[in-house]
Amino acid sequence: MFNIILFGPPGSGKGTQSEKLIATYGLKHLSTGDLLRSEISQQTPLGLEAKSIMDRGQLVPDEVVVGMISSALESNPQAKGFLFDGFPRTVAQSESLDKLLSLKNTEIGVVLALEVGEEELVSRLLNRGLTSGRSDDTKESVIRARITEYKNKTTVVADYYSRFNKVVHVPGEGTVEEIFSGLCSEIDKRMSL
Ligand code: B4P
Repeated sequence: MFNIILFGPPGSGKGTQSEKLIATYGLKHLSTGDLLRSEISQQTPLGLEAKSIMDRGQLVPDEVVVGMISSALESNPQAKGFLFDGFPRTVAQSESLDKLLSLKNTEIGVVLALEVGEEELVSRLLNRGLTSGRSDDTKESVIRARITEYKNKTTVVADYYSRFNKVVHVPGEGTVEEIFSGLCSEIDKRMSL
C-alpha cells in the first residue's frame, strides 16, 4: 500500500491534481473538503455545523474530520493506497492519521507540498468562485482568512512530516500538466523503492 498526502495552501491545486493522480495510480481519493461539502449538500447536522465554520474561512474541529477519515478508511479495505487531499491540516490530525494507518500496518509514503504564491492563490480562488457556487470562494476576505488559517495551523504539518524525511516541495505554478509531471516524477521515485 502506498499512501500520499497532497499538501498545500487553499487554491494550490490539490483538488485539481488529485483527480489526475488517482486516475494514474489507482489510489482511493480522500478529500475532507469534498466529504464536508457532501454533508452540507445533504443538510446533515454535521454539514450545518461545518458550513458556518467554512464560510468564515476557519478549520472544522479535528474530531469531526478525523472521524470522517476513520470511517472512510474502514469503508475501503481493498484500496491499494490512499491519496489524502486537504487532510491533515493540523498536527493533531497528522498524529491521528499516523495512528489510524499504523492500525492497518501502513504509513504515509510521501507528502507532496505544492508551492504557490499568495496573490496567485487569491486570484485562482476568486476565479473559481465565479462558477463553483462555493460560498467560501466568493469573498476575498474569506479567502484571505483561509490562507491565514493555513499559515497559523497547517504549515506546521509539513514540519511534522519533515522530521521523518517525508516532505517533497513541488512547484505549483505553471500549467496543470507541468505540475502533474513534477508530482508524478516524485511519486515514481518513491513507489519503486
Ligand atoms: P478544501 O476543499 O480542501 O479546498 P481548498 O484547500 O480551498 O482548495 P484546493 O486546494 O483543493 O483547490 P484547487 O487548488 O484544486 O477546503 C475547504 C474548506 O473545508 C477549508 O477552508 C476548511 O474550512 C474545510 N476543511 C477541509 N478539510 C479540512 C480539515 N482537514 N480540517 C479542518 N477543516 C477542513 O483549485 C483552486 C482553483 O485553482 C481551481 O479553480 C482550479 O481550476 C485552479 N487551478 C488549479 N491548478 C491551477 C493551475 N496550475 N493554474 C491555474 N489555475 C489552477
